[in-house]
Parts: sequence; structure tokens; C-alpha cells
Amino acid sequence: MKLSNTLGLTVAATLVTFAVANNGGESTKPVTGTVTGTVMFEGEKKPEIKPLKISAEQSKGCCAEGDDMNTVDRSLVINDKGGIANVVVTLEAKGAKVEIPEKPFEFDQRNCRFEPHVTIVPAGSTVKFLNSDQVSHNIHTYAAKNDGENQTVAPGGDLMYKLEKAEAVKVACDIHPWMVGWVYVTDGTHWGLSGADGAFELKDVPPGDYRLTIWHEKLGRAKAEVSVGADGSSKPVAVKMGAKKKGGGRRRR
Ligand SMILES: [Cu+2]
Repeated sequence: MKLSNTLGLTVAATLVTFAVANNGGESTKPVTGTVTGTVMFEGEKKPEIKPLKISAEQSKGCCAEGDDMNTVDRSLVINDKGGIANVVVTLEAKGAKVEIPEKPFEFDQRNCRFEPHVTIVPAGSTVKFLNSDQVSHNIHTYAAKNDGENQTVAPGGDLMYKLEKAEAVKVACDIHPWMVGWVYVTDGTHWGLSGADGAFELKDVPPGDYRLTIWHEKLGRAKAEVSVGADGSSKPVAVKMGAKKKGGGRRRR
């Protein structure tokens, strides 16, 4: 009898300890969720994107001897199922703090292409342009709200570029006209970039109702809303983007 009593007490005490530890963990880390979704192309016909036209003369020194230049045009990449790559998705959660990392965001130039094609940075960040090539590049940024940049970066060199205001900044190289990349500066608190299948995710989003800001360099903007429940759950967001309308409000047939 005595033995079973002791055993019972031990089990009960263990359960209490476990419950307290669990509660303690939850109170220090607030519940957040991961917003997921896909961006799909909407339209009868997927636009045809032609390879970049790059002459041997222009691309001299871009690649190792005998290697071919990558001529894939990344300005609009749609997979077989209609998923659109390189779409920027951001949201702003009130009260959420964005920490600007001390280490700058790296934006490389490799084999005469910008890597990555699109990078998302919070306003106030610094981007470090690198040059991993054996040839010089000329960083030329097209900014409306931020400072512009137009400087040559020698092989192995770099260039620091501070971005204070939210906007999509086009980055080009004047020496290699096919080189185009984007630095998307956001004043949102959470962001994600769609992958090759059009899927994106925004992590650590606190519960609430949000309007997503969606941007693609060729397709323009789209709208979507998402709710993150008190338990952190949310329904996947289905975003559709079509060819940009010309002439302002012209209807699609
Ligand atoms: Cu270049």
C-alpha cells in the first residue's frame, strides 16, 4: 500500500512540473504564424519570354573559357503550372519591430548576371554590391526616392549602397546591357519572395488581419488579404497576376 502511494505522488508531482514548464515557455514567446501562398499567372496564354541577346564580343570575359553565357531572361519566369517566380510579397504588422542587420545584404555580379535577381531589404538597410567576375561592372541604380548610384566596380571590388526609402530600385550595368536586377526596399515588417513554383512564405507573423503588398517587375501589383488566427493558423493565399493592362483601365477581352 505504502509503495503504491509513493508512486502515485511521484507521478502527480512530475505532471505538475511539466505543466508549469510548458506554460512558462508559452508566455515568453508570443504565438505567430507562417503566411503561405502561391502566385499564379492568369491569362489565356503564357507570355513567351525570349532568351537574352548577348553577343560574344559583349560577353568577353564574363565566363570561363569555353563556358556558355546563361541567356535565361529572368524578368518573367513562369513554370509549366503557371507559378510565377520572383514576386515580392510583404505585409505590415502594427507594432512589429524590424531589425536592420548590421551585416549588409550582399548582391553579387557573377558571370555577368546579378545574383540574386531580386533581393528584398528593409528600409534603412545597406546593400553591398560585389563583383565576383574577372571583368569590371558598372552599377547603375534607378531610384526615385533613394540616392542613385552610377559607379564602376572592378573585379573583386565592392560598393556599399544605403537605401532609406521604400521603393523598387532597378539595378543595371552599363557595360553589359542585359544585366538587370532589383533591390526591393520595403517598409513592411514581414516579406517573402516567390520561388520557381510561385510559392512564398512569410514567417513569424503575429495574429491579425493583413493586406498584402504584392509586386512583380513586369506584372505590376496585385492585392490580397490574409488573416492569422490567435493560434497562428492561416489559410494559404491564392494570388493571381496577369499581363499588365495598357492605357489605363483598358478591359481585357
Ligand atoms: Cu556588367
